[in-house]
Amino acid sequence: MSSTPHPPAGPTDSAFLRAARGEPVPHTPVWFMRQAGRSLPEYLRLREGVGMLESCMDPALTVEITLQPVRRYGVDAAIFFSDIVLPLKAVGVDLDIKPGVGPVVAEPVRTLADVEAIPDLTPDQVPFTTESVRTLVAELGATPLIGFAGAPFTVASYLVEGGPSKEHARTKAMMFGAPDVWDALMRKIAGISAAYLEVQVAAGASAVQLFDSWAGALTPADYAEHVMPHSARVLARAGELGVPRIHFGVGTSNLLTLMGEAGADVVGVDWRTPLADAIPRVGGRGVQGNLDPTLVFAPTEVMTARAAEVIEAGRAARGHVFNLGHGVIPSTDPDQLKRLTEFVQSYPL
Ligand code: 1CP
Repeated sequence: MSSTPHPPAGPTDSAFLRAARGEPVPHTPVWFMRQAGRSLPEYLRLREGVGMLESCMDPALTVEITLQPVRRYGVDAAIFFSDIVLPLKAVGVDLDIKPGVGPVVAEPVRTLADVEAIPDLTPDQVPFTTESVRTLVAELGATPLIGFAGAPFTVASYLVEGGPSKEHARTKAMMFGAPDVWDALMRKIAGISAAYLEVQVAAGASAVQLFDSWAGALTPADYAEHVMPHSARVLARAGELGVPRIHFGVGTSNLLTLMGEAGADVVGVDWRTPLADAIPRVGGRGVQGNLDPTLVFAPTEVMTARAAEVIEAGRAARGHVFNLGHGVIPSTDPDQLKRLTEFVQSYPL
């Protein structure tokens, strides 16, 4: 036995980080948006009687919930268990995450004074995040941890509407009608999201994902003028940390080029756009996605046949990270996700 033990293998050479950097991979890496929380029985048991935000601020719970899908599925990356509105809560915005609803903000943001009343985020406001990420990185060993934040437009939608919205009408009314308030709000959120990503990377997260889930509500011209520069600032700050950046939105078929230009290493693609169409649009960047999340309810051989098509299409990209086209649907059978993970990881490249 050697007296100088080798340090445990880190995630640097993992299939996930290799694909995100555009390097050759031993297999197509796979993880699932919303893999942590929602569908696992062991998660539902842990969360009994514990509020969503409470569980995000409790390192023991956060660590356990983040690890559950890694243990069960053997996915190639963990996603940090938190929420895009958690940093707002941490700086003092009065909000809650209501079961079956989502984030609800007590006093929606409408004026410049409302924006100016929101403090910036400093690391000492999220000590539980630093502690959770550090513990997770140690526990995960060679499996990378993805840190994340909400992009300015998507987070603004919750702040301005006061809760979940389909049309984002008040948000877009501010964008079109009160450009000074909008600019201040976008800058405020960009600073908070960038700071939250910095905390996670400083504590050991090895990649980040910026969720602009609702950007698909915008035309390319409005996205380019009113949103992209702010997301680009968040991504530029994350880029300075030297970790790969994934930039994801839903219904963003006509925004994929701009989302790549905003500063992504990998562009997330929802299931509506075939990867073969998406890859030329992202301009030499990697892609992530994009199996329709409802295909897990199909017979296994139908699901895996469609997964094979996604993998085959992904070969044309600079790098491909397999994922669903949006989050895991809560009623998903975990055994089916396990079969999907094994299928993707054993698919010959
Ligand atoms: O595996 C994981 O994804 C766990 C970590 C995680 C992430 C990355 C959670 C936990 N939320 C998010 C991101 C998030 N939160 C996004 C972007 C990703 C996406 O498009 O799904 C968005 C839009 C939110 C906002 C949010 N939080 C919603 C959506 C509401 C709407 O507008 O339709 C909801 C329902 C939540 C609550 C939430 N966040 C996370 C969980 C596990 C839950 C449900 C918990 C509960 O209600 O008890």
